[in-house]
Amino acid sequence: MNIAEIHFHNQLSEDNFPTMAQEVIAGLSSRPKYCSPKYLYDQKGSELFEKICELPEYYPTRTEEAILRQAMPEIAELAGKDATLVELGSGASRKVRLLLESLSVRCYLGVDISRDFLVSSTRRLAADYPWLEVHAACADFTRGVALPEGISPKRLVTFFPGSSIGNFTPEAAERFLISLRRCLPTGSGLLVGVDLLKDHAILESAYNDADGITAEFNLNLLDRLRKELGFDIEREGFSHRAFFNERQSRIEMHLDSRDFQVLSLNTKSIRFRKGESIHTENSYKYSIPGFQRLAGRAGFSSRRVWFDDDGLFSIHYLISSSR
Ligand code: AVJ
Repeated sequence: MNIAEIHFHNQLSEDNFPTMAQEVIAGLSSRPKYCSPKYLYDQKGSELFEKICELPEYYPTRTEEAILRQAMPEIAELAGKDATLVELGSGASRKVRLLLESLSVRCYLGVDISRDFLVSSTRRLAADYPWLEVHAACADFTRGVALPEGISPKRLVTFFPGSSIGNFTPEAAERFLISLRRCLPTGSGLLVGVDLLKDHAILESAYNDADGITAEFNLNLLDRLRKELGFDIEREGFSHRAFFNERQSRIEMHLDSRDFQVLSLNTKSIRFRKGESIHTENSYKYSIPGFQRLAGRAGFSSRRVWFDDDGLFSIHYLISSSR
């Protein structure tokens, strides 16, 4: 057995920020009701997401991987030698293996909110790449990014794959990129995967797969609220719904209440009309120039962009500018 060493950094502090319970209750007490998509990723949710990535309808993962493979020589050239690679939302850390194998990376930092999942996948990386210094930071990067101690900010390349940036509204994505740029030295690279606007039927089927895995992934949130927060909430009371909102250029994922119901948590009660939903995720879709403009407003300039022949997905190499 190979016991691989990783450097673990816990950045999920709860002192200054609302806890999950407070944040969830605030969302469910709003109109319309919502819950942040980051809560979809407990251990079970992270595993279900890995299954989604394999689905025939879910084109982003395999398309992004194919683009990465093709672009790798150019990416290696842009990243230069001895880079430190930071991966945001590292999940199973599968795609980053392509980068680790082609780039000359000395140090890797995986950042993810799902602690056990993060630890087991970064341990596997450390075992498979014994020459690599592996760090894992359990963090909610939607609140900002901070480099843990021991990570040299020299020659940083940040990898933000999967179009996770699409979970932010464009305004929040811009703020997020600004906060990221502030913790990077000028000239740092950002390799970011961005899902493209396309035929609505293709988009909608990617979030409504025939096997119902995406529905499971969405409904798993309710199990989590019951088990971790003590809500008297049952997944049987809700159904999965996902559709493309053309005006906003985003896929929306909801959990629709099948009936009138009142949920309670301690002294709080939350009422649902029949058909009323909890909005659980947005997944924004961009055009290439649209995303470049957004990144530009946040102080990142485009160096290179790659996309597949069908125009499904794009990968951008951006450089942080000094302003
Ligand atoms: C991980 C946010 C990129 O929006 O496509 C997949 C999550 N949700 N199926 C996406 C997701 C439903 C995914 N991201």
